[in-house]
Amino acid sequence: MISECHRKIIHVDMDAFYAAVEQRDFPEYRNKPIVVGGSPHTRGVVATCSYEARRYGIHSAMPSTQAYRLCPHAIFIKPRFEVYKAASVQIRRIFADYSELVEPLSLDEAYLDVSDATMLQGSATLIAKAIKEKIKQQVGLIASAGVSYNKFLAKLASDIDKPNGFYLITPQQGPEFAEKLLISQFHGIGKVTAAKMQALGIESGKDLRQLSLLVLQEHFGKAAAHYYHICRGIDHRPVNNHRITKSVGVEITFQQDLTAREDILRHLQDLLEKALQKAAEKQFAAYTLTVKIKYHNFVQITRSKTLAYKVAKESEILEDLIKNIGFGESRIRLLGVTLSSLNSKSIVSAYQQTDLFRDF
Ligand code: DCP
Ligand code: MG
Repeated sequence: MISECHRKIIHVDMDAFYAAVEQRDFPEYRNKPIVVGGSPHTRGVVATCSYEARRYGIHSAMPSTQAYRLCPHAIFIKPRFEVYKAASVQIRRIFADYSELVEPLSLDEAYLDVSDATMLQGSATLIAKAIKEKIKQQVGLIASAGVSYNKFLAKLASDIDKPNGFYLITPQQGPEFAEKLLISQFHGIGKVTAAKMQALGIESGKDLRQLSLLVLQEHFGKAAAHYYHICRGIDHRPVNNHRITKSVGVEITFQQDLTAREDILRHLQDLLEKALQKAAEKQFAAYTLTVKIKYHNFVQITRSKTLAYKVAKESEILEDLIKNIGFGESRIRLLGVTLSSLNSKSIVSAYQQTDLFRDF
């Protein structure tokens, strides 16, 4: 077994992925602010945007009407998921040339464990650079890569020098890096936990290190050990090429049954927001949304949708999911929302259900 400090982990993340694919395929979009997903005057959210558009403050998950206000001359583009999926498949084939231990996190992002690699003198730096070059040559896209001795730091590293980035965090540098991070910069500490930490006077990794495991457990329960370790630059999570689907759910039973569609939708929105917070705390991106409705006579129905983009609170999926349910006279005693992540099989099936993308 290779000890934590002797592992070699690479995190690769494509730059402005969907937007970069569009700029690759349509030269007229190059060097221009482009926004993928949503449209200037309808509801919908930005899936991503080019780095030129980011200068105006536009970012993923922003309502597209707001993006339009920030940059009225931005070009809004309808996503072409099939093309992004094809690019993702090509990128994954390249990863497979360098390691058998590859854990894709989404279409544009993966961890590779290259601890046992013998090619390129077994150097994770040389391997990461070779992967970036191969992606550029074969797929025509730019990736950023981070190298370190665990997943937490490798992911942090890939973000440091973006776009077209490469960054190495050595075992000597790791603890100091983690110590200097602000709580908001810790990947895996969601907004709710961050606010809780700030209320306790914890602003940085250094502050977090002052607390014993016991005290952290009192405040943060099961997640405490992970927080205790990451602020010291320690993360034992293996690169896992057999990821299982993760999920979180929230539900509410009403004192008085609901009947009005707008009340039901409002409660579902609220539950979705809570579920998204939980998913953020647990560090997974949710692509599948399931709604559960239990009637006063305990009959229960569920409706589910898997998207090719992350579920966001502004999205219209909820309305869409319940649009064919006749509420009228039926009284509802319980509502629930479950979010789940993807395994690689469901990514493929999401892309086959193309009718789900008509919202765009
Ligand atoms: N995506 C999405 N909805 C979000 C976030 C992302 O649909 N809320 C999609 C579009 C992105 C892709 O996933 O292109 C990858 O997400 P990233 O977070 O890696 O963002 P980008 O690759 O676009 O930009 P960056 O250069 O910051 O990685
Ligand atoms: Mg990316």
